[in-house]
Amino acid sequence: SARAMPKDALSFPSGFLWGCATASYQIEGAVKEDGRGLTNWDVFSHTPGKVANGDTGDVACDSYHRYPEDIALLKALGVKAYRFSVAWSRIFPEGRGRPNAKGIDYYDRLVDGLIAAGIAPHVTLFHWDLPHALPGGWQNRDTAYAFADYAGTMAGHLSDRVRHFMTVNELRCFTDLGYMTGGKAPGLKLPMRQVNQIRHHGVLAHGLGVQAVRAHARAGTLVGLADNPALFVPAIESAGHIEAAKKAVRAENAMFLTAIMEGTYLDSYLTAQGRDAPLVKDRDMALIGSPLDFLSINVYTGNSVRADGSPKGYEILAHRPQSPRMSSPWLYVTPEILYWGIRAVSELWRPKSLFISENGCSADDVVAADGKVYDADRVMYLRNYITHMQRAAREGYPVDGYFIWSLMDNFEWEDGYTKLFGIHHVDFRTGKRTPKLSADWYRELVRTNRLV
Ligand code: GBH
Repeated sequence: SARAMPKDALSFPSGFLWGCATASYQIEGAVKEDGRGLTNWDVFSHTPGKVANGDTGDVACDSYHRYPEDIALLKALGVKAYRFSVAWSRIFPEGRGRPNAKGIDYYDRLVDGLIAAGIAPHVTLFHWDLPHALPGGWQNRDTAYAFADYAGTMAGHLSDRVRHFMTVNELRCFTDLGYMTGGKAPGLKLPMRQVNQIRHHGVLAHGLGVQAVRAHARAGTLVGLADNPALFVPAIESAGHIEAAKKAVRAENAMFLTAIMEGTYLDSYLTAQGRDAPLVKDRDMALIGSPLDFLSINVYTGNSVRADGSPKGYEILAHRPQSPRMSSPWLYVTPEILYWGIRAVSELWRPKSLFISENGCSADDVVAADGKVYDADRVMYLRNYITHMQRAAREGYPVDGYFIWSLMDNFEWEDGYTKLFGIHHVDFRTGKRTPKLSADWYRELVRTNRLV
């Protein structure tokens, strides 16, 4: 289908899909309700020393009960799409076996409510909350097959109302950060041989998940994933540096998105890992490379890259101490990444359709005397990033939608509630949601479909 072009230098194509994103463990709470099974994040957040302040997702935004309010927020913003994730352990409390009807009911109510409000549900099947009962977690290849069974069940059930399914969210985070550096659940620091195997199980789960969604969902269902590839800004906008940045995207994501989009591990990756390279079975790479209907990328930040004379062809420039950041120390402000990320991914892999499934920032929000958060810095962040996304749309790259992370303040993983990304403030004592200045700004953008 032909994609509309922006009609002027500031507009977005007509039909551009504006949305907001969240994830189950970060917002739902109700961790013991209606038969939900224990997850890796329940265990991790309840382990002393793992999460800031000892915060947990036990209550979070209480969206398990307050989802009608969430839908009302989305409706008031005027967005046409909501990206949320399904908690695997509400559907299969033990990770596999017989589905739990009460868990499925929750997502039925949510999806029906969204559709009644004119909002398209975009469903992530795995956003890091892994059923604790699965032995070995992602160390175990069986987890990939359990995921596929769950993905097929859920897609089969929802595909009469949901068109877009994403298998997994951010491969690097639930593999490397969970099992190599250990900042996220389950908090392990394993040797590279095992880490590479875990990465392989992650991409395999995605591939098996794509197949399972296709096997169980009705015709016309679209399947992709939401990954956070490492993306790069060319140090200078000239042919050599542009080429180097693109090369870096392909090489630096060899174990994740490159494998998925190309159906193979680059020789440079396998050679670099040597005896630590993953064990790959016969059909694995074909499954991993299953063609996708769309690709979604979460984009927050990116380093600059320059062409150098090395055999690799590029050097990643480190951020500098004085470079601007938002409230999360890793969140360097690099608005151009939204243009260059879209461009590199489009030119390397020609996705049929591309979504920005997350972009947003933490800020040091303060509630003013009138009860509102005036987050002018978040507005500036969003406006700058979105301006660069508009350039990509204007130049004809296939970007079809954008989801702000996040609809509301929520449980920010190992940072607990100390880093907040919402465009709605949440009072975590009362559960009350209040639009921030950034929500007012986004509502205007969505209404006009144009940068002002
Ligand atoms: C996304 O990840 C997640 O999908 C979402 O759930 C989350 O709430 C949101 O962003 C905001 O963080 O451990 O020092 O290497 C964002 C990508 C990449 C950000 C890893 C944090 C950790 C830095 N994340 N990074 S470090």
